[in-house]
Amino acid sequence: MHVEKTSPKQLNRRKFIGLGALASASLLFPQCEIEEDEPLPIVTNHKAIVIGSGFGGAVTALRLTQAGIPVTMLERGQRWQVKSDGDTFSPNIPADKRSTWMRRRTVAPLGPPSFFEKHAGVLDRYDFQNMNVYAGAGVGGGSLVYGGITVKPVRELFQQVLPSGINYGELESTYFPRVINTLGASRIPDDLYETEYYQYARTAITQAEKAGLDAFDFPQAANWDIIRQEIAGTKPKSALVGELLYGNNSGSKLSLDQNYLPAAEATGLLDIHTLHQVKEIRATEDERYAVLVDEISTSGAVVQTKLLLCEYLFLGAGSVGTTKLLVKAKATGTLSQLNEHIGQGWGANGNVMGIRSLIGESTGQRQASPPVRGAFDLNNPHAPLTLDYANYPLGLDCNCSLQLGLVFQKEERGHFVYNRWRDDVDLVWNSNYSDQAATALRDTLNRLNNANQGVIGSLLLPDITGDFTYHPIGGAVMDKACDLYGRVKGYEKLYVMDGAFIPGTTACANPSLTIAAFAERSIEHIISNDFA
Ligand code: FAE
Repeated sequence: MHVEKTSPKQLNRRKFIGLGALASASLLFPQCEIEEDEPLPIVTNHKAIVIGSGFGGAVTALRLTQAGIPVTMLERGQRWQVKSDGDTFSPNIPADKRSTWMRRRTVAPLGPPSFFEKHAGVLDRYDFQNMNVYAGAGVGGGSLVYGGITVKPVRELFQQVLPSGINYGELESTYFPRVINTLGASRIPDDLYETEYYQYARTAITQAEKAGLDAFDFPQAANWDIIRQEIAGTKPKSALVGELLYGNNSGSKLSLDQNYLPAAEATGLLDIHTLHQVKEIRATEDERYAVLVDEISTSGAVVQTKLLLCEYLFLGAGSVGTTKLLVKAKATGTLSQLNEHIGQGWGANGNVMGIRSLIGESTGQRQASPPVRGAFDLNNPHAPLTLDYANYPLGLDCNCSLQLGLVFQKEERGHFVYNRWRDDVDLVWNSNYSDQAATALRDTLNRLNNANQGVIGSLLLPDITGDFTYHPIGGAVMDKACDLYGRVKGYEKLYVMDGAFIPGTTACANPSLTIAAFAERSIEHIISNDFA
C-alpha cells in the first residue's frame, strides 16, 4: 500500500483544518511536536469501519458481523425509533424540523414550504449546478425516506452498462432474492389493493393499459399488516395519509433499521455511532486507514472531533457521500493512489417527474403510500422508460396522477471535481441529459393523455422536471475505480459498497435492490478472500 508522507508544517499551512493538521498531534505524525494549546482528537482503533448505514452499509455490517468480524458504523444522522404515538417523524404538512437535514426550510420537490431551525432531519438535498440530489440521513439511510419499491433492472438494458465480468443471472438467482427476503418485501395483497386508498394506482394502471403500456407490480418493503391496523385504527395513520418522504410513523415501512441493522446488532458485534459525520479519510504509514469524524449535535454543532483508525474501511455514504470523500482524498493527496476513474461515471438514473391532471377518472380522495404499481414504456421513441405511480396525498379527488419516470440513459454521465476554495466537491452535470429524459417522459404522458384524457402539469408541478433526482448512481464505478467486488483500485482493504459502485444507471429500475444485491455479492467475496 502507498503511504503518504507529508510534513506536518506543510499540512498546517493548508487553508482548511484537515486530517493532517489534527493528526500532527496524534500517532499519525509522531515526529511532530504537539502544541500545548492544540486540541487532541480522540484516537481509537477498530478492525472494520463502515461509513453510512444505508443499503450498502447495512448489508456490509450484517454480513461482516455474522462472519464474526466486529464493525464500527459511522452515521451522520440520528436513529429514529418508531414510537406508538405516531409522532416519530415529521408529518407531510406542516413539515417540521425533523423532515430536513440541516436546513432552515423544507427542500422536498412538492408541497408548501415550511420553515424551522436547523436539525438533523431525515431528508437531505445536495445542491449542485443543474442537478439537485436527494438522499436520506439517519440510521437506515435512504430507506427512511424511500418509497420501498423493490424492483430489478430491465435485464437487457442493464447488461449494456455492466462489465462483461458481471453475471446478471447470478444476481437474479442469488442476490436479489437474498435482499428481498432479508428486507421482508412482498407484493401488496389484493384486499388492500382494492381499498379506496389505492384507487389512484388502479386508475393509473387502467389508463396505462389503454395507452398500450405494460403494467407491473413489485415487492414492496412494507408491512401490510400494519397498514391494515392503520385502517382498523389500532395504529397511527401514516401510510394511509401518504407519509413517505419524511419517514413513516406507524412502522409500516420496512426500512433497514427494521431488518438488516438490528440483525447485525443482534450479533453483538455492531456498534453504530450516530451523529458522526466523516470529514476525511487517509491511508496511514502502517497500512491502516484513518477516518476523521466530527461528532455533531442535532443542530449540527461540532461536539468533538475524533480520529478512528482501522484495518478495513468500507464506504457506504451513498453515491454522493462516498464519491465526495474519495474525490477529496485524491485531490488532497490523502489517498493519492486512487485512479483517474474516481468521481467519474455518475448518473441521475433518468429520474424525471410529471403530473397528469384532468385525467377524467377518479384517483381517490385518499391516496396511501407506498407506491404499488408501475408501467413499462420500453418502446418509447426517445428512450426506454418505466413509470412509478406514486401517491399524491392532497386530501381531495384531484383526478390527477403523479408519474415518476425512470428513463434508461446509457451514456449520459456527470463527474465530480474537488473545489479547493470551498474544500468541497462539485458535480458537473449537463442539463441536456435531464432535458432528454424529460422529453421521453413527455412522449409517454402525451400518449397516456391521448388514449384517455388529461394534460401535463398542475399548480404544484406545472411541467415535467428533471432537475433533481432521488436516484444518484455511480462515482466510483465497478471495473473502473473499483474491481468487480468494490475493492478500490490502488489500495487494499478499502471498499465501495453503495450506489457509487453502480455504473450510472439501474436501467429503468429504482436502485435500492440493485445496490443491496451488489453489496451482498461483494461482501460475500470479500469475507471469503480478504479476511483469511
Ligand atoms: P444511502 O441509502 O443514501 O445511505 C448513505 C448513508 O450514509 C446515509 O445514512 C447518510 O446519512 C450517510 N452518510 C452520508 N455522508 C456521510 C458522512 N460523511 N459521514 C457519515 N455518514 C454519512 O446510500 N429506491 C428504491 O429502490 N425504491 C424506492 O422506492 C425509492 N424511493 C426513493 C424516494 C426518495 C425520496 C429518495 C430520496 C430515494 C429513493 N430511492 C428509492 C433511492 C434509494 O433510497 C437509494 O438508491 C439508496 O438509499 C442508496 O443506497 P446507498 O447505500 O447508496
